[in-house]
Amino acid sequence: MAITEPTSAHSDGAHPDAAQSDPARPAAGTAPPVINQTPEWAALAAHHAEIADVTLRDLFARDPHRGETFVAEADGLYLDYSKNRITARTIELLVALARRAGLADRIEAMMRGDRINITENRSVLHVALRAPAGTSIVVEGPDGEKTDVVPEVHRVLDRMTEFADRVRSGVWRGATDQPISTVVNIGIGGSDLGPAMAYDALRDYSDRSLRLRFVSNVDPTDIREATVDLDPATTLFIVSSKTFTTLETLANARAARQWVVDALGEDAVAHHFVAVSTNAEKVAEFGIDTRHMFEFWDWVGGRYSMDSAIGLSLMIAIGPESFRELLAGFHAMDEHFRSTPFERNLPVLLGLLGVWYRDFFGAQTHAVLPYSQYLDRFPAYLQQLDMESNGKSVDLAGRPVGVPTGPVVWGTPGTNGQHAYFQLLHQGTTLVPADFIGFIEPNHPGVGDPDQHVLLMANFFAQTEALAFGKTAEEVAAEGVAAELVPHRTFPGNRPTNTLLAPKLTPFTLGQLVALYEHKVFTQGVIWGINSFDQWGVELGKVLAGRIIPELTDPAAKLAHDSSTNALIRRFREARRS
Ligand code: G6Q
Repeated sequence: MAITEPTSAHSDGAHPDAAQSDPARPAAGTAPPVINQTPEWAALAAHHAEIADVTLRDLFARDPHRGETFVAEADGLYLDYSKNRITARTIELLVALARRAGLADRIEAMMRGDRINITENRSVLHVALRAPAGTSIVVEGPDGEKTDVVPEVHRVLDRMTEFADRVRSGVWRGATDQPISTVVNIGIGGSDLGPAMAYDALRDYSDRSLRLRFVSNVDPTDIREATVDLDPATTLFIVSSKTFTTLETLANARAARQWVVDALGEDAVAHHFVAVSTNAEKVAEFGIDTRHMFEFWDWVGGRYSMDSAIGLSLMIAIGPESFRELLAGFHAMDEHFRSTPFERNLPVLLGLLGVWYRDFFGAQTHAVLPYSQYLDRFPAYLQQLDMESNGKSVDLAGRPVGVPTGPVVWGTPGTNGQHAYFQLLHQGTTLVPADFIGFIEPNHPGVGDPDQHVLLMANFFAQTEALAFGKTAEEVAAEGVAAELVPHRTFPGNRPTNTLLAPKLTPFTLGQLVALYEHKVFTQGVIWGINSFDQWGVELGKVLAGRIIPELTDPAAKLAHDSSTNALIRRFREARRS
């Protein structure tokens, strides 16, 4: 990659931590170190043994300014990581580990367009999707041909803008000359979760006269429920699929096509279907005019694609201007990631803290708890981003990783979770490190008396305080609680959290947040030496399903599975026959 217009504080394009990298760091493209055999890992293990029993109460008592020093900020997004079971030494050691893993070089390699997705021989350039016009990222294809991808990105963005404006203003007409009132995105995984999450998150910025729906599941219920109350004459389908070969998406797209054709005839398809894909041939084969296709590229991974043309439905909902603000938020976080020393770098800090709990405390899960109803689907989005990227057990060289990798990520908006599973977070036996995400300004000021946003945020601050400091048996007893109830009403505390506090949930903030987690996942992938950009683990089930499809419809088909699968298929077939 050549960034011709230096956008970072470092005009040589190198990460500030590159200079301090250990000389033994791996060069990009070579086998990563076996991370748990490095001196940095050993130092962390020894340090863990020393501080594993130190409590957050102790740490805060020892350093009364801890809450003002263990903080970092990126363009208004404030991270307080003081309520973690760490000292300044922990951060030093974790940063040393990041250097040993060659993180600075890996960041540069990704941003330069090196083919770091080695199992698919692809560049990983979602950062190019939000690179400002006028910058340049030159990528060399497998055939040696060099392309500057930034002008391509902006050409597609301009086409999306023009199309979104036409739909929003009613210039784009259906087959019966009526404007569009509902847009249905058909896609799955990376071609669904991003725009679906962001549409919910940014509903406050959306055109309320347009409805957006998302169909992903091959379960016929999904397409049926999405269309049952719609009028085909005012419905636009966006078929979103990078490959345009995905079983679920093609099945749903065929059902939608039939629904339109039945009501309006074959000629209506051109007015009611557009596609987002990298595969023009398959789009044409499906019967969508490729003039109505919005493209992206193989260097955009599915789960990293919400800011590509995959975001077309979102752009129609929130408008091109808000979409560009979203991209600006992404880009601001990219710049922060590539140019801020690790000790103050939000994605790096979150990534390293995650490694600390996963690998040294054995924490198996990580909760993300947004205190915004608009971020209802944000944890589900992060589940794919994190678990599909880092749910791996071999390293880049094909060796067993040897340490626990990605945790189980989950969460729901506060305060709902408080009335459900927070019991386990406070008093259970499982360590669940958590990120709390909150906003200073509400999207709807003045609702409620007292102000409901204040009620929400009081809960937000109270929860991390309670998790960190708990309530001792002495404190409980001092309140006059009966002796036999004291153990039940004691809170052990010492439960680590990060607090992310942003000024307001805006398109810019959402872009920052998504990029923050993208780069957190990247940081962890580098530490573990794994390829965060492939997903071979989803393939086997697809292949087996393909084999089983004809066996379910042909009662005479021979079954050659294990006895459990054979019996289940037989039971299904027999019940369907009678
Ligand atoms: C994401 C994965 C996966 C993908 C879906 C949809 O990183 O690759 O979730 O997005 O399988 O694929 P298509 O967009 O090709 O239909």
